[in-house]
Order: sequence, then structure tokens, then C-alpha cells
Amino acid sequence: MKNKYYITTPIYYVNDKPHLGHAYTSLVADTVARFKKLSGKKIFFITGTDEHGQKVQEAAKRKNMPPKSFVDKVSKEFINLTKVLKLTNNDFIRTSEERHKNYVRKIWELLFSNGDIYLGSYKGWYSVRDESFVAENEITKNENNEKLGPSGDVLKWLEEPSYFFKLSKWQDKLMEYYENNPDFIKPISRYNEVKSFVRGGLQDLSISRTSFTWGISVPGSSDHVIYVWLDALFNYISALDTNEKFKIFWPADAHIVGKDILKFHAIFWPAFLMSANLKIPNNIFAHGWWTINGEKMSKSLGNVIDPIYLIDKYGNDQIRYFLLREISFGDDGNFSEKALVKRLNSDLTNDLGNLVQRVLSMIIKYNNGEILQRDEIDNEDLELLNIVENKFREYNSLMETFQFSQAIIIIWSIIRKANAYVDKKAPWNLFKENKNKLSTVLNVLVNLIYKINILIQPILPIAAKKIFLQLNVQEEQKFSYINNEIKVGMKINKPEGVFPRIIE
Ligand code: ME8
Repeated sequence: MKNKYYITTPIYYVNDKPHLGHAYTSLVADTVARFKKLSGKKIFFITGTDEHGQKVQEAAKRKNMPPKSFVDKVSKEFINLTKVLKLTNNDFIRTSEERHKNYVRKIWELLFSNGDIYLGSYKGWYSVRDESFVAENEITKNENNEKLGPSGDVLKWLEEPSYFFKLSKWQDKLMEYYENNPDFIKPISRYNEVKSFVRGGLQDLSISRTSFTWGISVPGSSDHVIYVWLDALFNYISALDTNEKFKIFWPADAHIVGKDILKFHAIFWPAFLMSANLKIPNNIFAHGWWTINGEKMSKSLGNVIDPIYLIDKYGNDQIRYFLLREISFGDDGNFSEKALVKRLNSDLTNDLGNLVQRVLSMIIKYNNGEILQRDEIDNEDLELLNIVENKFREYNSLMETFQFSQAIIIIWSIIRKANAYVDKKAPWNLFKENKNKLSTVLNVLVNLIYKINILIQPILPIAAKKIFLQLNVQEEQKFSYINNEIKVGMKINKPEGVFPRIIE
């Protein structure tokens, strides 16, 4: 299907409840899903939870719970977060579901029969925090001379029988794929990083474990469980596989992930897919980290922020806006509530909220809510009438390339122009001096708000709906409507403030 668009978030570990980092990736994926839908695409968007592995088993043990009851409980919190965030995901996949486990066993058998799996034994260091085997050159030491992994946890020595995937065999094919598909990994700095890693040589990958049991057992070898990353990555296909209608969505158009898990997505994943003779996703975008005082926000560092607390306090659109606007997608950024409040008051309350509130109030006050025609058009009116269409191409290409902050800057440059136009034209004076001009100015402004609101839909979906309702038009307006206008003679509804000021 030509018009389809399949987008995913990582599936999150259920060793602990969700934090703002998880909410961020999910909100970004939701923004893209909404943007693509408004551009006319048929969307499939999934998120979910990664429920197997040593890290989750150990977390369950710490809570004195059987792993299954533990993952059932924690995954509910992630499902709840999708509701609080008002995500438009079509499905939520859990790796403990039968549909997923059956699919992964099928894949194991396929890779095995293709000659890419062999039995050996693994000896080496393992990071439970990252669920990753760690090479000697990635190891550092702490003051007690203990070995640390890339995420700073104390490594465990593993020595156990293990099945291996012939990753080394796929090195050349991977390099060839990267060369032929320069857009596969974004941003470009990450693409170069992955290429130089693979060029440095790939070792075969241990893909089963025997020292714990919480996972999908290896077909025909039930003392082994399948390595959690081989299990987890295939969620992107198992989520489609049980429904013929959804199978056509593969390959994914975009996997949105944090840079911490790029290696798994950009190296292991395409190698597994090549081995299984499946198509490779079009794009992997690895974004940066939200930090707190310069340190990555993470469950294990204990410096996490609860997204539900923030949304209760400030609102859903507000948090979404801040996360998308505050950092360039791809970069790291420091989170602070002070910066959040400052940005919300300045951008949402003073700029957008104020524009909508004062223009709609004037239409009610001066024209009894009716949209009147424009008949005295000057160059300033014309400029504003055309500004959104003129900027649309730029906005669209920024959104297409996941430059959300830059796309928002374009919209806000229009909003600020609109506010400056209100101040300059001073409708409150025109009301006394020139009623014709007043109608023209208010007509220009209401159409401008309508068009601005079309652009903000993926970024501020709830507010955009409210504003369309105040304009008395349908609550969703596709991008192809960008040249439409609010009909003369129509009446708007009474405005209600969309972004109340936050007391600092
Ligand atoms: O890695 N800033 O799950 P996970 C921004 N189960 N994003 C952050 C973040 C931060 N400080 N902290 C977390 C896993 N994230 C695997 C994935 S996929 C087949 C398996 C986001 O619970 C970011 O997207 O550790 C990161 O990649 C993901 O959460 C890691 O979530």
C-alpha cells in the first residue's frame, strides 16, 4: 500500500513505572502519526512493553512477586500513560502475549533453519541494566575496581552455554545496506557512528541464556530462554502478524528510539531481518536524552520525573508543546519546571492564547460573532492572508524531517506577526472610525487563526480542537484545507481561554 505509514516507539521495560523520558518518545511518535494522518496517510502506530529478561525478573524478585503478576501490574501503568498522553496508537503490544511469543519462536526456527544460529558457550561481561553483552573496550572501572558497563552499572561475569547468531556473517551486507540507504539512520551523526562501529568488525551475538528463566524458551531447547533483545525487536512485526489487514504495514516507516538503544536497532535488527528474509525498516531516528542537572534521567539513577504529575499540574498539550519545542529533536536537553513555566506563559498564554482570545472576543463584541467580508484590503492585510500558505512548504518539510522545534518556530513567527498586526490595526479604534476596515481586519485575523490552527494540530491536538470548535468548524482539518477560508456570514462561538496563565 503506497499511502501507508507505520511508526513505532520502543517497547519499554516494565522493571519500573514510566517516566518523562518514555513519555517523550511516545509523544514524538504520536506527533508524527497525527502529522502524517493530516497529510492524508493511512497510519499504523504502535507502542508497548518489553516484559522478559533478567532485569525484569530481578525487579519482580525485589518486589516479592511472580514475574507474570509483576509485569501485568507494571504494564498497566504504561497502558494508562498512553491514555493520559492521549496517544493515537492503534495497538499496544506486550511481549508476554501469546501472539508475540509464537511469532518469536517462528522466527527462531527460521533463523536456525537458515543456518544463522549455532550452539556454543558464552564467556564474558554482561550489563543487566542494558540487557547487553559488553565488549572489553566498553568497560570502565569504579573506585572499588569493579567493572562498569556503558550505563554505569556493575557488570556480571557470565559463563554459560549459549546459542549464537552469526552476526559476523552479515557485516558486509550491513555495510552495503548503510551505503545504499543513507537515510536509514538519523541524525547523520548517528549514521556515521553506526557505520564506523560495524566497519570495526562484528562478533557473533549470544542470543540465549540459561542462568534465569523469565523469557521465551528456545524451541527444542527448553533450558535456554531467548535473549531479550531478539525477543523484543520482533514486536514491531508480531504486532501486525495476527491480522491480515495489518501485515501490509511492514516494513516500518519509522522507528523512534533513544540513542541508548541505537546499536540494537541499527545493527542487530537489520541483521536479524536479513537473515529472516524480511524487509528492513525505512528509517530509525535516535533522539537525545532529557537530563536533570546534566545527568540522564533514568530509573536506575533515581532522578526521574513523573509525566502524570506534570500533566495533572500543567495539562497535556502544555507538556507536549514544551518537550517538542524546547530541544532540537536529536539533541540532549535539560529539564526544569522553571523553564517549562516560562515557556508556557510566553508561547502559549501570551502569544497563541492571547491572539485567539482577543480576536474572537472582538468579533463577538463588534460584529455580534459574525464573519463579515473584506472589502478594503491593503498590503499588510494581503501579506497576512497569504502568510500561512507561503510558509506551509517550509513547515511541512521541517515536520517531514522531524525538526519539530524548528517547525514550531515557523508557526510562532506567524503568530507574533498576527499579534503585531492586531496592535497596529487597532480594531478598537476602527470600531469608531471605519467599520468597513474593521470587518476586513477581523476577517483577515479569523482566517489567519484558522490556518495557524491547521498547522498546530499535531503539536497541540487538544487545544486545536477547542479552537476549531470556537471557530465553529469541524474539529479536524486536513492540511489540504490550508487554502480554505471561514465562510462570510458564519457565526463563531463564544471564546474561552485555552491557555490560562501559570502563576510562577
Ligand atoms: O530500552 N530521555 O526500554 P527502556 C529521553 N525495552 N528518552 C528516554 C530517556 C531520557 N532520559 N530515558 C528513556 C528499552 N527514554 C527496551 C527497548 S525496543 C525493541 C526495546 C526513552 O524502558 C528512549 O526512547 O529502557 C529510550 O530509548 C527508551 O525510553 C528506553 O526505554
